[in-house]
Amino acid sequence: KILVIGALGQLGTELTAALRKQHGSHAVIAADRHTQDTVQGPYVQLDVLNFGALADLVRREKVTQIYLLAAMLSASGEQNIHAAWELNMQGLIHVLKIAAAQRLDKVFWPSSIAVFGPGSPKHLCPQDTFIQPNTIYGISKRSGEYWCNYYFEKHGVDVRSLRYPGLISHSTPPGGGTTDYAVDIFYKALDGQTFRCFLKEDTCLPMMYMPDAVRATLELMEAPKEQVRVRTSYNLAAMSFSPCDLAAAIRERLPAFDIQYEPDYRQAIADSWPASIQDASARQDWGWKPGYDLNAMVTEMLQQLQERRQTPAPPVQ
Ligand code: VAH
Repeated sequence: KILVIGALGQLGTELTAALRKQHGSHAVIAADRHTQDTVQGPYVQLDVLNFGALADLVRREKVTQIYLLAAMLSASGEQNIHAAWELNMQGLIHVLKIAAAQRLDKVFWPSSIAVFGPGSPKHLCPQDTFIQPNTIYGISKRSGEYWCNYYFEKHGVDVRSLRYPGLISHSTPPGGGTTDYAVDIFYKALDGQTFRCFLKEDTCLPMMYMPDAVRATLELMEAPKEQVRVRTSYNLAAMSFSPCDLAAAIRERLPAFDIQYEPDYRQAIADSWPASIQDASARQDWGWKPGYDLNAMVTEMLQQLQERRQTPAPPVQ
C-alpha cells in the first residue's frame, strides 16, 4: 500500500488522486493532521511528528511506499522558523527511520529550488553548484537532501526527490509559499478584483503547472533504481516567468484584469532564488520533459476555475 502524508496539501491532493488513478483507491492511504472532511477513499488523521503512531500505521496497513508531502513552505516558514524546522526535518527523519526499519520499497520526498541562495547562479542554475539557502525552509530542504542521500547510502533506502519550482494548481487554495501569488492571482482575476501582488512585477521565478509536477514525480518513482543517479534531489524545470508576464497572459483572456504591485517580506525570499533552473540530469537519467508553458497553463487554470465556480465571469477570450 502507498501512504501519502500531507495528502490535503497542494501537492498531496494531486499526488493522492494520481496515485489512486494508477493503483486503485484502496491501495492509497491519504493521511493528514486535519480531521477528515472532503477526502474520498481511505483516510487517516496523522501527525507525522508522532513517530509511534506513524510506525504502527505503516506496520498495520502493510505500507510499502511513503510519499512525504507534509511541510511548511518558505513564507510561513520564515514566520515560524522553529515549527518549520521541526515539521520539515523531524517529519522526514521519522519517515526515513521507519523506511529503513520496516524495509519499505520506496520513499518520495519533495525538495525545492529554495535550496539555492543568493550565491547560486541566477540563470540556468545547475544541479551541482554553490548552495547556501538563507530561508529556514531552504535550509530544511537542503538538510533533508543530505539525510535522503545518507539513508540511501548507509541503509539502502530507495528514497527519491525532486527540487520543485513554484507549483501552480487549481485544486487547493494558496498555502504559504512565496510563489503562491501565481495561484491567488487566478482567483482574484475571476472575481474581477484588483490583484495586490506581494512581489515586484519583474521578479522572474522558476514555475511549473501541477500536472507536469505530478507526471515528473510518477516518472521518477517508476524509473529503474539504477537510473536514479542523484540521491540528494533532482533539479526540475518547466518555465520561468514574472508577475507582469503572468498578468499580461491573464489580461489576454480577461482584458479588465487589474494588478497592483505591493512587495512585502516575501520579495527578499524571491530575490534569493534563481530565476531559472537547468535540469539536464533529470532529462538524461529518467527522460524528463515538461509539457506546459505559460500560455497553456493560463488557459487551463482559467477554464478549470471557471467551470468549478460556474460564475458568469467575463468570457475567457
Ligand atoms: C514556496 N511553493 O514558495 C514553494 C516552493 C520554490 C517555491 O518551494 O515556498
